[in-house]
Amino acid sequence: MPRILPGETDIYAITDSRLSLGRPLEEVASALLGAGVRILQYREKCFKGGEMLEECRLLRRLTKEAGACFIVNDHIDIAMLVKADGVHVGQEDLPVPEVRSLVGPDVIIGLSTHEPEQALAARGLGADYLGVGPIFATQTKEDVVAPVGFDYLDWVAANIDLPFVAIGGIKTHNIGDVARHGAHCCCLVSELVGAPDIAASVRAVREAMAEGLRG
Ligand code: TZP
Ligand code: MG
Repeated sequence: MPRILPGETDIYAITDSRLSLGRPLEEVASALLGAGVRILQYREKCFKGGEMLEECRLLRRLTKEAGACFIVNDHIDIAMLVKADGVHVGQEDLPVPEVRSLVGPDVIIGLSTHEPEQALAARGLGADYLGVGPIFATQTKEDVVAPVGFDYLDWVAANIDLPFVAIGGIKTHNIGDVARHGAHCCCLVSELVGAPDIAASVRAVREAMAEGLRG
């Protein structure tokens, strides 16, 4: 099963139908996976359960064919039904220990964090990786906390030994800086699913990230 490994260097794509320029999920996901994206999260806030289940079945099939990791945001039940590789929860969602008791030991659990206390608590709770952000302001998430900037990212990079992914407002033009501040894996939503040419955006983002990691 694909795992998010400590030190894995790549981008982590998250779906959002509202930003996908009217293209069906299959087209967007196929473009991302065809461009070599290895971690894909399904995130929809306004869909009914049955619709999300069908979409996650589709993504499970496509990610499996591509050898990519599939994570479901918030919906533990759907993640379990489609045998996703992981689930991602926020601070106000079901608590990580309860999620673990549902999904078992082998499913990846990601936890969004915004401050040191949350990151320090994460391992004890049983999280496998942390979301760190929002680094910059984002239009993509409605109930988002204020941007944490680079201070929190620097702190996580220096103090936390769980894998972590940076998120929030990350674009081609700023991902180099995010990488220079210690993020080896970055989540992007609008910059990828909202790009007219998704494959070209994946290439540009990866080049800019590699440039940042070279220093
Ligand atoms: N969590 C924190 S910010 C965010 C999520 C899901 C949205 C990031 O979207 P974008 O378009 O990459 O700013
Ligand atoms: Mg959530």
